Amino acid sequence: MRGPLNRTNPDKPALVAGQEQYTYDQVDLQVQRFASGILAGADDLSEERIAFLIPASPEYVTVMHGIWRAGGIAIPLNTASADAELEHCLTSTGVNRLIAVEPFLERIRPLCDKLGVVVSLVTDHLSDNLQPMPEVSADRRALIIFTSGTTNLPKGVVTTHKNIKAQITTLVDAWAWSENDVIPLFLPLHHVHGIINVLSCALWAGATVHLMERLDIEKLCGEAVSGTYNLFMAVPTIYVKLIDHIEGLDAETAQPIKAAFGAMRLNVSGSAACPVAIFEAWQRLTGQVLLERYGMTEIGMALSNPYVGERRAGSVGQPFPGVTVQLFNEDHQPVTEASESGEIRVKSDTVFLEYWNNPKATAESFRDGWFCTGDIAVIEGGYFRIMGRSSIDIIKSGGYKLSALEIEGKLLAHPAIAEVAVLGIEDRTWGESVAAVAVLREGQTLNIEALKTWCEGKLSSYKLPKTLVITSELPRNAMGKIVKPKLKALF
Ligand code: MCA
Ligand code: AMP
Repeated sequence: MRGPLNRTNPDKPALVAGQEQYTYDQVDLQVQRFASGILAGADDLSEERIAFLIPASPEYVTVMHGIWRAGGIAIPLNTASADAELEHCLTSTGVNRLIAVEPFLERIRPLCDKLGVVVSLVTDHLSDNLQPMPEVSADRRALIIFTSGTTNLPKGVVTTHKNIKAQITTLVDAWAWSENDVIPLFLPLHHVHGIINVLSCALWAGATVHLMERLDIEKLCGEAVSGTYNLFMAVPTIYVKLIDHIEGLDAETAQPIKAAFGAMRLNVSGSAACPVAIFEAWQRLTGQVLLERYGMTEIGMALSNPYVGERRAGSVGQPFPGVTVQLFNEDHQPVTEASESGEIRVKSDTVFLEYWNNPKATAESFRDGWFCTGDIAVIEGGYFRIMGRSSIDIIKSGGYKLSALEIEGKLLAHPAIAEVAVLGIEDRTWGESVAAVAVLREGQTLNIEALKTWCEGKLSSYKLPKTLVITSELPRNAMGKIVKPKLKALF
């Protein structure tokens, strides 16, 4: 079986980072060196879980592919996570070894020392003594990605080599990836969007990836004007930021940027709903008709507007070939009436294996072999349109899925807070933005800045409430449960 790294054009640039370029041959050699070093004489890592804390860089690819080649399970961690979150990732997966680059290694060392996790640098494992690699069967576990949900702690989503291959090839075929493609990568590399849709598809197809450690709109636009990229994938928030940036420029500066995006072969939006106004603004500015698609950490990509054919604003298109999608009503019956909405359920080789060490959550997420996404959709004229989610406790902010319960759990530990409800409120830039409604203890005061400061080290900054409302009482139903839809009216 071929590996996920293309080997047909060994001298072609696979990765570009700053002024440096790395050919497929160079990347492959580093992967072999790392895999040999991490095996350290063993035949096979035998699904050892190895975590790594590395930003978008050639080292990231070396470690991810090296672990895969040596038969381990790769656990890419979020470089922006707070220590408490990293601790959960490490302890819930029973990690013994963590690989990092500076300065992240020094940052995480105290936590790893506390947990008894051995930390090392990528360079510690680059062996010149290349050893034979194990035969890793397709059904073995390859990757764990943490995702928030309706529980207060993120769950580890386990995908196999077969799942990953299916996720990649589905997109490579549907969106006509080729070795001529050049794409910027500025999305975080602890989620499917960055890992699979951009990085892995590119490396599978023999394309070139320009790595950016973080989103830099001006640099991105400058490179676009130079004609560097022909392919672009982002979350709706990034299109909003690009639109605002371009509209803020004088006509002479804006024109070549608009033309550059317009000249690309494809611009994709996903990870959250792309508002029709943004779809239209992008088309008006650049001439590009955005291709919106729908996916989830557990299933990779499931629905997409066509590469060739009509792309509809506000719609996520149709199932990818090989992905079976069915809407189910509240009685768990397939929806048969056109215009009737239902929960999206999926069957496909792209669907994950399990939540790590959580058979209960795994079993609850499937019904009769279908993975139940919790997203509600309707089919209009053959195109799926996402209507919302079955849980109000999931918030999508800037493409990140956040658990209201996780944030509430942390905020409740604040000494001034007696009760709190967290919810997502509509926001032009973030899609949804995190808001907290709190009841304070007797004689206490609290404002949003003080709350944010207190949260440092406990929650990633993108999970922090952007708005805090203090109230005397939270609305509850007869069961004592907070009625969040009522709270939305406060905003
Ligand atoms: C940053 N901030 C945010 C977010 N990102 N606040 C709310 N939601 C966010 N998503 C806050 C920071 O905490 C900081 O606050 C301030 O904004 C500036 O941070 P900075 O990092 O400079 O912002 P940015 O670079 O403009 O980041 C925005 C971003 C980023 C590029 C849109 O959020 C991002 O990369 N999102 C994509 C996430 C993603 O890939 N999701 C895919 C998962 P302060 O100033 O107060 O400190 S979904 C998935 O994989 C499925 C399968 C799918 O369908 O794709
Ligand atoms: P995650 O679990 O972080 O992978 O996020 C997956 C969730 O993002 C899905 O369950 C949807 O709720 C949402 N999502 C992804 N793509 C879209 C889209 N194009 N439109 C609406 N929601 C989306």
